[in-house]
Amino acid sequence: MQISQSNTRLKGAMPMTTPSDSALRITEQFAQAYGRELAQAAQPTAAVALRAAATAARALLAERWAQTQAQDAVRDSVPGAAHPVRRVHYLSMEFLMGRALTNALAALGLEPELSRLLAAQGQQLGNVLEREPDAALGNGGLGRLAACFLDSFAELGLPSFGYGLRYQYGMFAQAIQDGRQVEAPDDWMRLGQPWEVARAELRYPVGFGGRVTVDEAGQRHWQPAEQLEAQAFDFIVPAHHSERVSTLRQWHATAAAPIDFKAFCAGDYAGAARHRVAADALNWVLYPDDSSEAGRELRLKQEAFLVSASLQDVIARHLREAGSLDGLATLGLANAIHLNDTHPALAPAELMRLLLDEHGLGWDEAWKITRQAVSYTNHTLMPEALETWSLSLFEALLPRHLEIIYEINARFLAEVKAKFPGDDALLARVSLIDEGRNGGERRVRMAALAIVASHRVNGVAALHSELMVQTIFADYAAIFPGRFHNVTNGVTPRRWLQQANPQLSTLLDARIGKGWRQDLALLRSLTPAASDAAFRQQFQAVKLANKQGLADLIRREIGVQVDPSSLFDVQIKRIHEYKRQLLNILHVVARYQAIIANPDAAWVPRTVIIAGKAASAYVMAKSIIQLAHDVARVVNSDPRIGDKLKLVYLPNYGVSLAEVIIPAADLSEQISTAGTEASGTGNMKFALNGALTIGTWDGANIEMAEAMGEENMFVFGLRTEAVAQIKALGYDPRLYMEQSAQLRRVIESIAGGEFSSGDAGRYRALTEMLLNRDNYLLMADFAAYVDKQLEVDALYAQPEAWAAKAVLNVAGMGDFSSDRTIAEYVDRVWSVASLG
Ligand code: B1N
Repeated sequence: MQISQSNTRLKGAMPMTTPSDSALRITEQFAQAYGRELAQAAQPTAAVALRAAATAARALLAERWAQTQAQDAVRDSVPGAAHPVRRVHYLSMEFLMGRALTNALAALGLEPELSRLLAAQGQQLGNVLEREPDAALGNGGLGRLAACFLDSFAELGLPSFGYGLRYQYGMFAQAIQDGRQVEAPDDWMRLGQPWEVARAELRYPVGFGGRVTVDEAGQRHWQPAEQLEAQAFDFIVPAHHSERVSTLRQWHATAAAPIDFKAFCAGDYAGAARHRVAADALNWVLYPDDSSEAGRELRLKQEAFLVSASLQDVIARHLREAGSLDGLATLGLANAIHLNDTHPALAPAELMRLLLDEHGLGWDEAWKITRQAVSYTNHTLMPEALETWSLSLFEALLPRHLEIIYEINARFLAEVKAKFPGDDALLARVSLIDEGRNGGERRVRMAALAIVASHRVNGVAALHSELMVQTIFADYAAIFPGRFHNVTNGVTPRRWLQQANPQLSTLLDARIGKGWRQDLALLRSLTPAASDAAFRQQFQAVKLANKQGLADLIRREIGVQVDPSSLFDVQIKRIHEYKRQLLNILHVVARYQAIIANPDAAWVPRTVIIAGKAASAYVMAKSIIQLAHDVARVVNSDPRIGDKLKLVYLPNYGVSLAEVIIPAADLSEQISTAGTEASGTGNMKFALNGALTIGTWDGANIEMAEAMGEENMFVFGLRTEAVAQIKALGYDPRLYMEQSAQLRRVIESIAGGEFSSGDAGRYRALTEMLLNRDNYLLMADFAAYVDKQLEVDALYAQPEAWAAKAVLNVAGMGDFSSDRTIAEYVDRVWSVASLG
């Protein structure tokens, strides 16, 4: 993972405005905006102050936006670039941005100034920042990765656009009632949307349905039955060490046609607006399915809408900038179009349609441009997440795209046939169309389309990329050797260290300087501090203060008192069987029983913290949430346990909550079954903030262990090969219960209703699953996990030794900045040089 970021800092050379200039301007802007907001509100509130502050910050960012666009429009003026820079277009159905004000103020260097301005209005900066709702337009890791990438695009000065959808409701709000998850819509725009810039002039038509006709010249024309319009809303993402910005452009759908006036006059109001409501439905919600397929018609329409609007925007900009001379011929050389998983995988088909039908190019030229432009990242090996669409639905909504996919497929299969003559089974396996031979319906395989149309395809951590070419994409890897590679994920240190953990940041600044914000590799120079007792003490003081803050939040949110000096053991992420929150709960039950059996042993006090949302239709995940609450109720109220063990479940997990929890964690739970977590990025954020990891040999855990030294991580459990082997031999989870009295007691107490007030039925499905299937090998890994947790206790009982390892964790995280990740994408995927 050695890469020089200095080459990749493409457009950072712009001089920074002097601080006093910006301070003056924000004062002006804030005064204006505050006056306007106050005139509309009944009284001054934190919400009024928030809108005014956001509006003022946006005004300053808008200047940087205009400057950046002007620079990027002149392509050959890129200073110091080793090779021509392409503009990057990152297509993603999810951008999990979180709050924006703290980040904007940090980037503009205006936090002290705004703090003063707010104080003059009787408002405290902290309260105002807290009022901002999260922009939660993503499910989990995939969406948050896209947000970190935008931050790094800006920081590295990359000419770039993120393209997404402007969902009216983001990730659902999670409440807990009687220990069960209840979902409510997340009305994140209720206070207005001061950050977005509506681009009234940027509108594109998007069609659905209808039919394809052929004219005398043989040219095909798609006549859609339904016409929508996409309108752009921009969100500006600032760099932190230059005045460059990146843009997140989100599309909003409206019907192209006005209301049906005749129907309206006849009193049929619903009929008059039916097409407008249908169009608006595209804007309503983000599908709340993480690592699984939504598979619904509206989802396909959302994907097609994102893709079509974005590509029309790319083409329009290119034609404007390239001028009539080069025209579309240079589109693929000047522009990279990246697919964040297969959700935008229609892009190559839509680009072909635009080039062939709207711009009159021939197939070969259009295909060449498409292949140059498109690249694709896979984020999961879970078979249930591999997107396919029924052919009948596809044909009904996107008839012209289906024709194009057939043509791409015919040419691709001819190529395969020439390379591997006589292998009909291979042809069936790799075809873009699943012929449904076993009685199923015929379906379009989106991953196949993404791979065939891309010049580069990558996984998100070394193990994942390896398994990708050995398992789900093995046939394609044989056909296209050299197309597949790895780019390990990273996270932005600006949000996840500087802003989330100001106290640790200050401590690092004093010890190694401030440069780590731009070059995270500098963390390496922290290594000697691990053996400096004075530093360790300061480091622990910071951790304790962060834990005190989290303890306060826990008391406010759920009324549970926890001891800040206890070991904070944290698992926060989507609730999914493969992530094994259930294994964590089994350990809590085992520990509970062990404490009761041996109350006088020297137990290391522990607070287990879990948070996360379950997809609304995911019954087993919801049962796991309920079990956590049931176990928490029993454990937390048992007088025999006292402070030795607490279990807390924090509701409504999201980016902002993570920013409080992560800096306060001692132990980070990264315990997915080996081979199932593509990368993980939470694992990186924890280690960066000085938590130790208890983890399996999975995803990016492996590279983290290698970077910091395996002795600084609590690694346990079966590795990928062993998992495969056990499954191949016929896995029997019951054997493990027969061999372990401890595991038997745990399972029997849950199955017997000990945590569900005697209701033995409540967890029958869950315990039956463990005993009969246990697809994710919790039973097989239980003993190793519990043993490793004892090692955790032993180390925590030696605060000096624990702190030394925690410091070494931070020092080892230099490779896991999203700046490094983006530098690698530029180098190997998005630069002209990478096209070969
Ligand atoms: O993408 C993250 C990885 O760090 C995680 O390991 C991985 O689980 C996550 C369908 C997904 N993979 N697939 C999804 C999300 C939404 C959806 O509708 C799949 N998310 C991941 C970043 O690489």
